[in-house]
Amino acid sequence: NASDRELPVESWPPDDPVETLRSFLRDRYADRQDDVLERIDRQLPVLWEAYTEVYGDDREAVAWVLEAIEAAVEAFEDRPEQLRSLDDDRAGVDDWFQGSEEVGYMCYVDLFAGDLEGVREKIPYLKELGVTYLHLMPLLEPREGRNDGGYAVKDYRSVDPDLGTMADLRELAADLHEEGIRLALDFVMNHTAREHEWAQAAIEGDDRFRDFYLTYEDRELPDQYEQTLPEVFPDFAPGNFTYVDGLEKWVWTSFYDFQWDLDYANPDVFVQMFREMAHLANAGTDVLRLDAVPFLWKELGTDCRNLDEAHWLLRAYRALMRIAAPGVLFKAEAIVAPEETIKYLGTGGFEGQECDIAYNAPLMAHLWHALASENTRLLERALDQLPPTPEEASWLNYVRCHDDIGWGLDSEDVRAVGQDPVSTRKFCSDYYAGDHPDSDAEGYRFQEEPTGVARTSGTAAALTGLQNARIEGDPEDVDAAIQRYLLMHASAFVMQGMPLLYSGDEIAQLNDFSYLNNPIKAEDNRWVHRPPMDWDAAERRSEQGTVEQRVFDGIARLSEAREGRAALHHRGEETVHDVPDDSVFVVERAFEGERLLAVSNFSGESRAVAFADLPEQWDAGSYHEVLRDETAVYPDSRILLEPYSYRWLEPT
Ligand code: OTU
Repeated sequence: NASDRELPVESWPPDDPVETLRSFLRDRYADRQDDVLERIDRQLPVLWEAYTEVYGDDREAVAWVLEAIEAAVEAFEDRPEQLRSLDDDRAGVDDWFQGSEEVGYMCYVDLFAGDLEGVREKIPYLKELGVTYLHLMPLLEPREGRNDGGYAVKDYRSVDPDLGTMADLRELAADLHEEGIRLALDFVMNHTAREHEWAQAAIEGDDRFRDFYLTYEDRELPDQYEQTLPEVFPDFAPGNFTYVDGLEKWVWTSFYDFQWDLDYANPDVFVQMFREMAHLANAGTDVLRLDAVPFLWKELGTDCRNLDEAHWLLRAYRALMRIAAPGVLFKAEAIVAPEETIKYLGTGGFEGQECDIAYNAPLMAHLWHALASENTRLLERALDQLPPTPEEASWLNYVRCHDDIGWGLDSEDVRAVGQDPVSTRKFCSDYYAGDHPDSDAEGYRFQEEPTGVARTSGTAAALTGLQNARIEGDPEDVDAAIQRYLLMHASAFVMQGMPLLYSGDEIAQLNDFSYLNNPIKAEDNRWVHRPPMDWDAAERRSEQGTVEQRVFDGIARLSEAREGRAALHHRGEETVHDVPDDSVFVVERAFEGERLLAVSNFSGESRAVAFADLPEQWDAGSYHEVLRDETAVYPDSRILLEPYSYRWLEPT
């Protein structure tokens, strides 16, 4: 019982709490041989600052922070030797996850390879794509029945028995490490399943666990909160509260009704969730994908997203993790407005102290907008408005993932390019649902708002028009669609960050309707873009001229081209050059004396860029075109670009 713990001083607070705690901890851990004390020393100031912002600095709060530190020390003790030595290796190289060779891949264990053992067998396949980072979608034991693709966790300490065991997971992690691949796993920290033992204990009347969740006797507070709360899944999970029989209370449920939000205002939750997180880290996880981080803190009268406390919590957790397992990275899953998303990388004043990686949702959404509108001005404007990415952190650049695409375009940016925010978002929704005269896309609306703006489901192949082109079979349309498809991927591969491939996209898999026959999935059309891996189709990657071969090789080429190319290191500069043609996107990357110019045409017509419109270091002459590995000569002072084509040029 934490509150019974002996406090370091008689009268609290002392003049210098960090120093007081420091000397107390020095005594407490005095006889340890390892470097845990040194780590605590280093992390304590940040931990204390972030933690007390949330929990205050009274005696009880201090007792809990000591408990949290104790949990970190225990996690360090439990950390297997091989993982500790990985920590040590990484400690010496501060850009260890930022090299140009980094390429990520994300998949569902069952859909990709059946189970964890199956994933081990597919490592050679991943190597063909140059994968260095593997994100396995939620694989911990979920509740039975509907479980939001595993995002309703019943037990953070066991693997879903259909996929394997904790031992299988540890073995897989070790095998991946041997092949130079890092393992990323979800840590669903905003909510547990209603079937989690804590929630069950709450229902059974256990006071400690009832305080783990946000519960309300009547509708009074929920109604007040609802005034300013948006809904995540208004169609199939309306409202943010669920009445629970048995508990006879309303429970905060931001997502599905079976996902109970944890109450991070309770320090017991803070400490206990750290223990769960550290347990997963010690199984060999290199990157914890922290799910739904914007939602961690609630405050009446706000939208309960991206509040300062959510950032402080992440900082506090990171400091604790640096004590237990300093080689483990935090990846923020924050699909929110661009300027809010980047804050999770520390731009709110906490550079190098918050998450190490974040999904680059702003880039993703703007690339899709550019493709639909054949216009890159909004993309350029949005990139221009973002503060620089902190040196210590990295973006994860992706074209598609398992979720819907939210049209998170910043209204001011949209207005700045002379457009109306709602109609622009509506244009995207319509275009990708195929409800626009110029569109060959075959996506679906997800959670439509009264304005007609909806999020979008569908595979990359469906959204780029490649699916329809394949079905209709006109070779010219197929060619154009493959170009569009590869253009999107090339863009994700050249921008500052680590590219992340969504499983099945490397062979352009189509929408999958089998979910409609499964009552557990049928209502949620995000399953349309979660097809099982089609290994027969994947075989065709070695048959010259098939769509699979062209797409797979196109993507593998991107990943090969990144390797060893210093200009694409994350710490390299990224400069977007303004050119007169609204369909052309020009970005320069530069690092350690190397330069690369990526020129892309987002229109269905041929375009050109004049060297006269580029900075003087780029003039007419000959270049090395990296992706085709050929010399490109531009005697007439222009770079000609066929529809949807892209060139990566470097000085010869
Ligand atoms: C995440 O997404 C997951 O990626 C989803 O698959 C889950 O359903 C969900 O959490 C609940 O665990 O709203 O539409 O800003 O955008 O957390 C997907 C973050 C989501 C949210 C994000 C959420």
